[in-house]
Amino acid sequence: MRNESCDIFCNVVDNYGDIGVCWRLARQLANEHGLAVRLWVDDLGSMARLCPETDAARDIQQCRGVEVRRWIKPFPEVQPAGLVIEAFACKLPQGYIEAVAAQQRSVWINLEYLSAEDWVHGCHGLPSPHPSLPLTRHFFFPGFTSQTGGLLLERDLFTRRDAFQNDTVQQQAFWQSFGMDMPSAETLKISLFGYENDALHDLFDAWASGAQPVLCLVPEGRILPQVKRYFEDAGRDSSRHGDCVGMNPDLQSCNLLVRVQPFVEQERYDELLWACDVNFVRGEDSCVRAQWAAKPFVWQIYPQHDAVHWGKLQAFLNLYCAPLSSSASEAVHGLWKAWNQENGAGQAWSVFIEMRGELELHAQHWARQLAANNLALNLLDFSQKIGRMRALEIEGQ
Ligand code: TRH
Repeated sequence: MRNESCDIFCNVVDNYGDIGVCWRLARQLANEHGLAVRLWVDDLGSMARLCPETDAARDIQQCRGVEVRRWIKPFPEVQPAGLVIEAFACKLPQGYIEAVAAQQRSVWINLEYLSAEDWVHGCHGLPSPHPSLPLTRHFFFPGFTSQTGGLLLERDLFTRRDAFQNDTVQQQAFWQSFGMDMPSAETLKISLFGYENDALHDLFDAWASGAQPVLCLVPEGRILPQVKRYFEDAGRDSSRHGDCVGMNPDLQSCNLLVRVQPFVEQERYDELLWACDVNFVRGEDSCVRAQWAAKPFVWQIYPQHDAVHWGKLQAFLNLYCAPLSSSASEAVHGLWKAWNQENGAGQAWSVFIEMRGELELHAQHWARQLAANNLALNLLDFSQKIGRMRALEIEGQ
């Protein structure tokens, strides 16, 4: 059985990761696989940051081949799609679940958060029968190995990335769109997307006092107050160069030039990652995009209260660093830990950047290797398999 329609449910908890993943998946299923996709979102304001053509005041709209619907309460009576994706256990509306059970033809999948931990292998694809209705939900785990559901990767992403990286005209247009000339070849270009981080001061000091000029692009967001404080402290007068929070800035300290830039639409964020030499990212979606950019990167993992994020970070480091030489592996471990512990990032940076050549080669190899395990394809195969099993069960009843 082929699923021709899909409902994706997204509850925006905070930040942009939930909607970032759902919007990406929705576009891919609609535009690459021809499904009629409805994306139900409870916070269209967040969605509009990633896709500015979204009108946050409209309940129903068509965006880039996807029907975007406000997830309202009470939930309207609709016919469930053939494939139902509940993102990150966001809890589907009760009336909708009952309609799914009555219809008996939908495949219901819970798309889980990304983790490199081993336990994911045992949980990927597991069924979870509904306690009272004749319904089964299946868990689908993204991941980095063939025993997981893989990662979201658009069909043409690598072609677009390579075209961008080999085309000076496209790159010039990119820098000009931010009001800048193309940086000189000797400038190290760094994107810095992060949560609040006390290690920033130390890192900026290292960049400012290093031998190589650094251009650091900071997307507006939670780290901005610390950027501002750095330039206010110790007589680095940001007002000479512009107001950081007002975002028209060129903040300079010795060899470091910081440019704060507006949050760009989701597809353009990829260009930023492609244009830079090293990318600092946060959360799971930007972390995956940095891997597709095939450049050395530093992941600030989303912090969780019970510190489970440390296990997740270590699990990813173990996988990612396994093919590296011991000195490159130590350099990555050192900087990622310093950045996430918010301490000692300056020293760790010097060690990391010494390893740049090896880290670049590894990043390219890593991206090619991961690309074989495509989440959207796996999800469709999986749901078709479940659908066929369901049809046989119904036939046999
Ligand atoms: O926004 P995040 O911190 O989201 C987090 C994580 O997903 C985390 O796992 C989750 O539990 C928590 O939210 C609730 O980071 P993330 O995942 O990297 O998402 C950022 C999204 O924003 C991603 O899709 C890229 C996009 N983006 C743009 O579209 N334009 C931009 O200018 C930037 C900087 C990002």
